Amino acid sequence: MVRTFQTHKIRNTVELSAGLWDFSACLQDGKKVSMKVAVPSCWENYPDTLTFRGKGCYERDFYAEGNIRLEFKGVSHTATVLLDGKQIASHYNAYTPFSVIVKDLEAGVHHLTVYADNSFGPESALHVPNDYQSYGGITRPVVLEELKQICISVMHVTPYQKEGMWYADVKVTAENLSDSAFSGELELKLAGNVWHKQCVEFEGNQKQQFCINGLCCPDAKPWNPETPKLYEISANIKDSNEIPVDDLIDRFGFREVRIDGKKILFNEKPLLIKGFCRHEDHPMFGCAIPAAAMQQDLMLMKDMGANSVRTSHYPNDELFLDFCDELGILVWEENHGRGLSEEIMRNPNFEPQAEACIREMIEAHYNHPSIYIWGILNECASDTEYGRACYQAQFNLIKELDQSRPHSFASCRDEYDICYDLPDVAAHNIYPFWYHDTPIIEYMDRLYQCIQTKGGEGKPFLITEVGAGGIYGYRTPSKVKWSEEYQAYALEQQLTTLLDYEGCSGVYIWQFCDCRVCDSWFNVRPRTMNNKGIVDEYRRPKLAYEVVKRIFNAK
Ligand code: ADA
Repeated sequence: MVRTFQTHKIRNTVELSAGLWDFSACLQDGKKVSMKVAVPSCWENYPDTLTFRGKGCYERDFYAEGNIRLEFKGVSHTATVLLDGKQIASHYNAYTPFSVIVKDLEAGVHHLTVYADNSFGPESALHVPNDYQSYGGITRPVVLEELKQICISVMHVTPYQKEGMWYADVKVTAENLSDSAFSGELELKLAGNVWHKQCVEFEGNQKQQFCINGLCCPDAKPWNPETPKLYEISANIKDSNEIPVDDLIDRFGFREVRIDGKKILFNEKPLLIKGFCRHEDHPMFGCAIPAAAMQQDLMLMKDMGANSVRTSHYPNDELFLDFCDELGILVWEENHGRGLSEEIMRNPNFEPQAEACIREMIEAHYNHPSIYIWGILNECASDTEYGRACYQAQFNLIKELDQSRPHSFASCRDEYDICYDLPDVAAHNIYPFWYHDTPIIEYMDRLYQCIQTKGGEGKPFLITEVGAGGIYGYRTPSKVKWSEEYQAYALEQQLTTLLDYEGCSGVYIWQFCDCRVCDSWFNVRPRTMNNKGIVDEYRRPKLAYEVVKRIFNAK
């Protein structure tokens, strides 16, 4: 499943998942493997390639003619795409989608080759050995689309309220794929009813953006976490003979997010975040998590009384965001970057790779009503001047691309952070009861005061991580660290203090489920897993589950 709804009715699309792909690789020891595999998937799920890090080759045939568009929702982490032996695209980053249009294909069977490379090295500034795994493979769906003369590539909807009435500004980008001019009509439909119509003219090969502002929706029902009402919007282009040429369907919700002093207002109501950080990680599927398992994760979070998820530490699969939209779960979505030192941030690839990630994330996910905030660069060098310049540049880029949501970053630098003045919302990761034993209230008072005096004064404040390790099944009444008992105890202390802390807009637990980490982390991570999940990697609840459920549901 690519999305939870149909994104085109006029454009023919097919997910290239039917039929297996040919996979081949030359492993580190020189052994060659080849097999038939399902796509999407991670090669770490197959016995011969369990620990392979390198370049794998995926191949398949498909039938097509004329203009086509291939969309890759995620290839981990560097992709090179060839059609009939000729390179047509390349892309870096496992967690953002990319697409390519190929014109005037001859009718017939065509051969698609995709190299996926998950190697670490200077070429890769964001995927580095880390406290999570960078898997290998075509890890999200691939979609083949047939295009006629026009391709509608982007549609962004910005809802807002004025004098009690809901409106939306809509931007549609479309491209003429032919050398000949085109004239026709652009029509927007809201929930199946015509909302707007206009004539459009394209010169040969011209790309245009149409801005349609102030569209009114008199009976709009707002999207709120308790009542997540979604609206379908479609953009359709017809030619001068009224023949449909292309369409793009998306969903959005009528909702606004704004900062009012220390509050984050969602449709004018202050938010109290009760959330989980989550990695896209599953023992049986790696990061290529199937729809039913994604949905299960969100249902478990809801069962524990959570209202939010943080996509730590990269943009998530759109399908997951669709489920969040449907279930009313607010999303802190962040660009890719965890714990990057100044040295890594000085890698010449860092800025372009981070910028591309932000652009692709916002372009693809703009319409999701559940996303209420953009995060960047978790625990990176926000304590150095060089780091600050990077944070500043990335926040500027976010504001250029989206003025409708606030932005933030999760710090771990306490009084050494020099970037608290940059984001709309101040945020910090804290680990009392785990990495240190300072009493939590003492620690919070000191941290909060420090943020107030170092640029974060008067801003909303979030705890973006708090938690403790607990190994599933390790039970002991002595409550030592790593036992389920200790984890449950720590969570009880942490959550009860933080959810009542004056000035704090909420908490994200680190983390929803145990996840696999890179091998170099073995000495601080028993089982080479990050064991701070409230459920283990198989989603089995630890003792802390009931504690979180009681505390979150009481708030
Ligand atoms: C950090 C980091 C997480 C994770 C966590 C931990 O705060 O942001 O990715 O590594 O610590 O488990 O220590």
